[in-house]
Amino acid sequence: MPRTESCPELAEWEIEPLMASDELQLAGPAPRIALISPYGDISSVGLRLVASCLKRAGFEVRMIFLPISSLESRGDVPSDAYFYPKRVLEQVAQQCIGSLFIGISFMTNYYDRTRQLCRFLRDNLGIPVVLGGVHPTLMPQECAPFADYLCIGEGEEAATELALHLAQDGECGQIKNIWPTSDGLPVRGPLRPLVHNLDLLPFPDYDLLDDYVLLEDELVRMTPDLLRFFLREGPVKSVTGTAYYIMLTSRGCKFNCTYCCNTALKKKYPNQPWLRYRSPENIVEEITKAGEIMPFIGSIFFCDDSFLDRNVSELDRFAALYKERAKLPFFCLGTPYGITQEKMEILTDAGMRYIQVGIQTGSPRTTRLYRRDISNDKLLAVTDVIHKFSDRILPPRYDVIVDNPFETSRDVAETVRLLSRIKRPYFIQYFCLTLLPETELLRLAQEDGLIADMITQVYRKQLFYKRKTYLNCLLYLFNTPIPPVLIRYLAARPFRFLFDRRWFELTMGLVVRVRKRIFGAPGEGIKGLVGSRSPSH
Ligand code: B12
Ligand code: SF4
Repeated sequence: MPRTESCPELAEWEIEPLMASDELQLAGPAPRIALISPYGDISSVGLRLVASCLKRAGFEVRMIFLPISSLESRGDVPSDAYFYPKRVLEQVAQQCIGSLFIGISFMTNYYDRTRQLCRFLRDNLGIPVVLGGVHPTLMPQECAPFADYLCIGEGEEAATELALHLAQDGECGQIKNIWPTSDGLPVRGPLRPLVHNLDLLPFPDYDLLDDYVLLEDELVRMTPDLLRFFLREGPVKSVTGTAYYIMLTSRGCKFNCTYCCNTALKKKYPNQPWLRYRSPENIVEEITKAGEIMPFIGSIFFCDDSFLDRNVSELDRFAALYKERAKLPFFCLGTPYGITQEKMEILTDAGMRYIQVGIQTGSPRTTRLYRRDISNDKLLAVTDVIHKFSDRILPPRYDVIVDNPFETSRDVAETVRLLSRIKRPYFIQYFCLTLLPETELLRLAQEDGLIADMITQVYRKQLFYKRKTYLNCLLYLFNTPIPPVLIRYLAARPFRFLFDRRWFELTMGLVVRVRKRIFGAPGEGIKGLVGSRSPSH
């Protein structure tokens, strides 16, 4: 089946071919490039893809992973932990000496750490620093003061072209997607077309030839054992129990939720198909290769925004190949729009053992605010479909957004009512709403005067700390054996009138603090309450 089936617009789109790889090839000795990932999870697919392309072009690449893992996995990061100790910075700098450039990837809530790293490395090494990833793409003007180059959007070809230019004559020239900085400002340039045929890209680099990882506050050589450890300790460890391999089988999403930066990113490419899928053959080949390098991988986690939004025939083809050649249990994220009984049949038969779906809210008003075109009845129908597979999959996770400043207590009570109608077993994962840069919801919040300081209210937002309001506490009860009907009853107006008050929140806050003092870090139950893993759709 042609690659265009799931995305018919591709047929009409005149695709600029990916540069032939010999065009992006280094002549002469191989300079080294340092690539740094500040994330808690060391998968860093984007950065590993860039590494593969640089290696393919003939460069040596040293990857440095800097998770502040023990703190992050507790979901308990104090704000000063968003900075690396000087000792760590010095070790990182040591490993970057002699690099042609230092590339760093980062998302919005890694802003503090990344800025700190950049400043230290630029001040002490004088090597150009290149920033890429979601945040520099969305906020170039803000990143420019602490970088030499910004990669806007996809970086595989752009980073390779930049490396070739710097290696040849030390000059950048005009490279599409690479914006140099001057006097702390980005020098804007053209963007290259999106990579339409994702099958042409190499697979993320895991060859471990020259990788380092932060273990507590020591930068050590990455070994197969450490890689296994970090892949096992990732965000769905409680579900998988094995080392798992994060994969992206597509790019983009066809929906336009107002809180999601996907919507902002796609606006940069108004005339191009944003949603692109890899072919099943290419996906299975990546898994096979990954298994050869990392035989300890016990499961696959498809982190796509739109894994299940493929059509049935494409999923069928994927499933047949997966069963034949990959054979590992797999997990995936899904939008509620894409889930049907037929697709669940196909995927569970192929090895799907877990699914995470974004419910987000039960309030029709908030659903409209989020511009999600889905009714509560449809959401319930989706959960019913998933429930039919409860003998074949682990309890699903449903994501719900809390602490939305636009919501009233009535909106949250509607979410309680919706959740009370979902058939058990399941696990509800709560995420505090983060008003990400360039999203429509942030704009609305700014218009309403709700954001006084982006750094503290957005970039340093403790995604894991949800307010201890009466209704949030009721929401938490869905993850306990308490009957849903009772929880729904407790969300009725008279109870809200009595308890949904500031005194309740203050008292609960105190109780939680005392509990922490006495019993230490929160257990899994509290983590569930505050949400410590990646949201789905
Ligand atoms: C996989 C994924 C995860 C995984 C793995 C993350 C990781 N460390 O690798 C997990 C599940 C762990 C995760 C967790 C989180 N995630 Co996440 N995640 C994603 C997801 C679905 C895919 C990311 C990806 O690999 N994309 C594919 C690659 C190819 O694209 P890319 O990363 O943008 O990289 C390309 C370019 O940006 C560029 N590039 C990137 N880095 C660099 C560096 C250089 C030097 C250069 C030149 C170029 C370059 O080149 C790459 C190739 O083209 C995205 C959504 C999305 N579709 O992108 C969300 C997303 C990145 N996650 C997001 C968030 C908020 C989180 C969490 C903070 C959520 C939470 N509360 O738990 C956590 C924290 C992360 C952590 N602790 O590591 C947000 C970030 C929003 C923002 N403005 O920053 C996103 C965009 C989701 C969303 N729509 O809101 N996530
Ligand atoms: S939240 Fe999910 S469904 Fe909505 S636009 Fe973002 S990626 Fe798409």
